[in-house]
Amino acid sequence: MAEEKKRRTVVEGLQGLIDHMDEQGIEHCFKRHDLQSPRCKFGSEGICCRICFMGPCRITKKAERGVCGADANTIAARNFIRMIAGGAAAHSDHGRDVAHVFLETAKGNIKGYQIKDRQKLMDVAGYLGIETEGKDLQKIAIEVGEVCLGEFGKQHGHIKFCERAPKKRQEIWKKLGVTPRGVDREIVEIMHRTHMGVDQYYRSLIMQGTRCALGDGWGGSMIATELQDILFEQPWHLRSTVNLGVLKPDYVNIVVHGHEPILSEMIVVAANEPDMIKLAKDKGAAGINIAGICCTANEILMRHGIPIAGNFLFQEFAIATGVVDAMIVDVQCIMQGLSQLQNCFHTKLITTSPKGRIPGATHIEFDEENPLETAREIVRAGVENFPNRRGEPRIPNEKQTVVAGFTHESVIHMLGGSFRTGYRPLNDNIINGRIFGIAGVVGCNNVKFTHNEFHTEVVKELVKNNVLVLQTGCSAIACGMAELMVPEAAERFAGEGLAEVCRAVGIPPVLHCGSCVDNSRLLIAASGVVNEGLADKDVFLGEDIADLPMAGAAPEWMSEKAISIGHYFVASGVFTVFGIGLPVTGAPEFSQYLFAEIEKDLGGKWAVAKTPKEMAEMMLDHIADKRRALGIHKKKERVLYDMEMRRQLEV
Ligand code: SF4
Ligand code: MSK
Repeated sequence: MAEEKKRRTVVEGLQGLIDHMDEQGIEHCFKRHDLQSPRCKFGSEGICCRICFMGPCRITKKAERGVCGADANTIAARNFIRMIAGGAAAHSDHGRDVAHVFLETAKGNIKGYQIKDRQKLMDVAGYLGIETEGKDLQKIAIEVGEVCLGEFGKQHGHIKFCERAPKKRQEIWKKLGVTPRGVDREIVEIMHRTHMGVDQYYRSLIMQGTRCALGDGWGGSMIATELQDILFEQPWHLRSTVNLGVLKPDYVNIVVHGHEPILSEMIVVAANEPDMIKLAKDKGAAGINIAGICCTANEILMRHGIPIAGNFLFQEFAIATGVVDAMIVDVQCIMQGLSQLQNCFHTKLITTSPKGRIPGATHIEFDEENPLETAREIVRAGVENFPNRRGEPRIPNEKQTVVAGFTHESVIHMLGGSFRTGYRPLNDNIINGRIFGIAGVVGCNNVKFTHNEFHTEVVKELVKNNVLVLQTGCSAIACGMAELMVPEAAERFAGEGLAEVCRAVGIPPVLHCGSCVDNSRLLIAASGVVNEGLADKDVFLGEDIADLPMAGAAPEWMSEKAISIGHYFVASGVFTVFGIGLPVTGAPEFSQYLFAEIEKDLGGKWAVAKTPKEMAEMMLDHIADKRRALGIHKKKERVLYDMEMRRQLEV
């Protein structure tokens, strides 16, 4: 009997490809998820320890402690902060690679990249306290590169970008002793403290987790974002398209997947060279089409308007369209399952990073000293694979328009115009209630929930309630597909107040702010809103990020990076809700700390929601509480001024 079709996604075309692979008996992530179910309860609740080989130890009613005596709270806290270390390491190693390429470019040792954004270079030099007066651009860039690279191995003092947080936030960190010292140091200290027989108090463990997560958000990730902006240019809002319909049947389709724009920027250059296009035509194609998956997609979308084929759970199914001639991957969120699919479809999987090898894939190592040469070799391999296509293309028709490229710099410019950039209009509209609050909705997809449904439903509920939503990562791609990222979405989805603001400024109600490392942009935006109010009491919204009517969410999270991001949001004062669950629930005291008591220390706290409705309600309740605390909860009546009133104002 034919197997019953399961609804895995809200994206129709993707569901069609999943069904097709099922019919062909081809393995994919949802199938493997079924085979893994039910999941181990101890792992799901965070109470399995395999830190030493007297274990693995699991906490049960019968055995309330591991062999060494560690209880559920110690075990769950150790596991949790090791996830933070994993996530922070991934983001920060990305940041380190960018800093290295940046510095070598500034020194003139690497050809192919250049210091493109001079204004941003000057701004970043300013944040780092680098004197620019009388120095040429190259010298400033070298100093910026050296300081940034130095932040990773720094042993004394603190990470410089932390000074961009509101003063009160910096004092909270200082008082708790969680201001990060150096990016690498905090990661290493987690590995030490969680080694068998070291730190065995969940409160002290999570404080080190906090210091490490802050070293990611205000350190490694922020360095990646800022230096990428200088090297590849500050993103600016632009229109593009998203979904599998961006693939073209008659073109060589090259899909870039992973995270680091150091590679993808060069792939874009190589694919546009006349010789490469000629080669594609010689092979019978109409040209070369580049599309992205995951955060690489977000990076090249934001800066070049390159279309996005899909988010995390699209990766295997993009290959099943039969038209992807090469999938080029670097690091993070790349499934090993891609390699097996090469046996069923013609796609060539090309790994490019020495840190990310996959058996069965073609490895063409990306040489940072010769970036364009290697990019050419990689693109050529894709072009040469075009004649090997077999079978009919299966490209779903769907593609949606997105407006992307929102950053701290572009938003303040849009809101304030050329002469008075700033967040004042945003603060103003929050105070008068047209905008109820701000939400950062970010993160991955997870096979445990219908793909993209949690993201899109929670965001629709938020904008309906006049919450302006800022997005990054795979969540942003999901909402792009749900047509939430065009200005017209304001009329269709947003509440009256938010729609009015969007109409006036010409922005969508949901702003695409980039990739995973670009969550640092949300920290800067939140700090900007606070600082605007501190500079002008008329638009005062508290002294700290924790005072803002703001909440964060990762509805379909799956990666350690999401845990690190979630925790640096919390540690920056943001109430943060995750979908799917958190692997801490088997530890009563540790959970109680994360879900409640931590708020007294850090101003933010964790929560978990089972449904999009529950998640949105939690966020809206939190925003309402913050509005009440600020005294802006009562809707101000709009006063229509007549001539007499105007005259009085002018007196
Ligand atoms: Fe078991 Fe303790 Fe070893 Fe963990 S550290 S595996 S709880 S003995
Ligand atoms: S790619 S970390 S699945 S957001 Fe940044 Fe998407 Fe999550 Fe990877």
